[in-house]
Amino acid sequence: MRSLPRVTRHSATVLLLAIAGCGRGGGPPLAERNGLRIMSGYAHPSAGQAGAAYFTIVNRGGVPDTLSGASGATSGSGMVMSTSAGRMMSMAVLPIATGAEVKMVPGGTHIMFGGLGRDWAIGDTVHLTLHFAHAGAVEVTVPVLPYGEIP
Ligand SMILES: [Cu+2]
Repeated sequence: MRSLPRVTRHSATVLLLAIAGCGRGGGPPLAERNGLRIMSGYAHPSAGQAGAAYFTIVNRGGVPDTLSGASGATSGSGMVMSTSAGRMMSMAVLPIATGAEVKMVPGGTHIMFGGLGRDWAIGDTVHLTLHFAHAGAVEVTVPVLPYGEIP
């Protein structure tokens, strides 16, 4: 029971999927491919072999793209999920329209991993591969930050 609240906490608030025309400009991209910029990625500590990761994805290219999920050597496969009224729901894909900035946040859209090979602890870094329909596999390394902390 001890780890259960951690899993539910990130899904406890309402869906926040922000789409805007311009970025915050906070730091260099973690990766860039085909005009897709992967910004401000992070994960929160895992609980019960489950973990969630968050990214802001900006599409400066001329082609709409979709994120179908993620994978990692120690994290298995991750699926895109949204949260609404406190419940997580799987999304087949996350659309990244041309010119859009799609921001994942705790309690909103996120990438959910189950069956982690090792715990994600604060201070760790996690290597993940994001899978896009057009941009293909994009590798990123993200920090594990405490709950409530956002880069
Ligand atoms: Cu989740």
